[in-house]
Amino acid sequence: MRERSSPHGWRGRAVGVAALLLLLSHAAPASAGNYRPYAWSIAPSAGSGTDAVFYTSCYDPDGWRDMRMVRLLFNTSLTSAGAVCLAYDQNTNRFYVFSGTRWRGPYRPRANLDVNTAAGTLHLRDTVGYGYGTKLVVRWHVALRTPLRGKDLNAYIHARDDRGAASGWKRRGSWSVPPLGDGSLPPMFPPDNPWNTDISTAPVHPNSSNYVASIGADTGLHADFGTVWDGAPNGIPYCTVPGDQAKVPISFYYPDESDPGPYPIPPDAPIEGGPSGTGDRHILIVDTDNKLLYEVFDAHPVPGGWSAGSGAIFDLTSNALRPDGWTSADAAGLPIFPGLVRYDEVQTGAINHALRFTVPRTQRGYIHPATHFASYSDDASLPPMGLRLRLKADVDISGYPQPVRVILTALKVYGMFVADNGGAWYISGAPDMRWDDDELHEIGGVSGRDFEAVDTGPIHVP
Ligand SMILES: [Ca+2]
Ligand SMILES: [Ca+2]
Repeated sequence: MRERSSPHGWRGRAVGVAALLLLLSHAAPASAGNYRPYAWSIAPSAGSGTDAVFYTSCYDPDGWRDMRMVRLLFNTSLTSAGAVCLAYDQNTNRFYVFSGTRWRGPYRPRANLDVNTAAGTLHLRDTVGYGYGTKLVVRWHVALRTPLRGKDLNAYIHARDDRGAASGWKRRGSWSVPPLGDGSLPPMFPPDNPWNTDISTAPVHPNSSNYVASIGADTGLHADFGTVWDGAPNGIPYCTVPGDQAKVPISFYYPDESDPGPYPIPPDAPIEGGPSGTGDRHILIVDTDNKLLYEVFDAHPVPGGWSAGSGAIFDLTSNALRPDGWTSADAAGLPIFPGLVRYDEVQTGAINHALRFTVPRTQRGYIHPATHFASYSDDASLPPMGLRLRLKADVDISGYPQPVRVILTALKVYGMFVADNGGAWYISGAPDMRWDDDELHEIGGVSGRDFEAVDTGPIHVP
């Protein structure tokens, strides 16, 4: 587990930095008569938005100058991952910002500077602390960004004085951050596109039993998505953008098979595995106005833009495939987004498209709509990219939780495409904090032998 997935990891770091700052301060007088500071209020105490000014008020009966450190924290709870925490050091009159795994700073108040982190931005041009009597007020100008998008947050304050007496963390407000984009999705390709085609009566592929055996007839299905895994949202995330989203430059290390930029990637677009993820780091963006799907593999932010492995742009109104032999952001040359299990769609009671899944080994060939292979093997018993499998019609799914029944029903009607080399029978989905991970885990009761490959066309071998 990474450090930021530890429920107390970031707090430990926060305390550690605070202790370091204390060491750097003037010697703290020992006094038995010290009063503890009090974390009084956050104004506004409730609201919504991605950019706001907050005033925190703290008191120390010994006078505002006895205050040492005030911290303001936004998160769904005190201990969950993904918080943004800001700190004001009264003694030095400096600000600090925490996100991910480290503190940044010090920064001067009113500095003409925005401190960007994965979860938030501190606009220092409008950020200042001032005290009078027993009261210390800090004005914070904050932009709350992914991964806090779409979340109902609590706001907490913590105050500590020069002699180490502290208020403890106090919840003094709530704040909701709207999701990135409006989330209303255009149709994913025309109705007659392979992703949207009912294959429940398609003929069984003559090599079906060999394919299933090579993937693992006794291996259970695995939902490769859910709430949180390894400290990051579990699955392949996506976001929607309007047609006027600013486009930024992007460079690829597979430029020959990538659609050139610029791409409309927002600065806080969610990345698979989180900002510091070490996996495939996919970014999926749906331009809802222009009906375009932008997908990127191994995306890393660089100054002024992005650096990535490969990228593909799909016209959602067209059935055109990528050129034969071309990859996409996926090994099969397929779009990723249309094959994801998404929470909101499952809630409607039906998934009306094929899904995406991975297998440990593939053969050197592909079946349309796939256009790319990722193998050196000519073993005909291995599945080619783009092979479509369906759950056999007679498999009893009545005992599964409702979300799993929705997924299994889709697998009977639309099936799933071999899209990448990976875990056996790993089905892809988008992360969502509303998933019930235990329910999703029950899909493992369905195993490889419950599937059959269907014949959807010839294998293209270069
Ligand atoms: Ca005090
Ligand atoms: Ca002080």
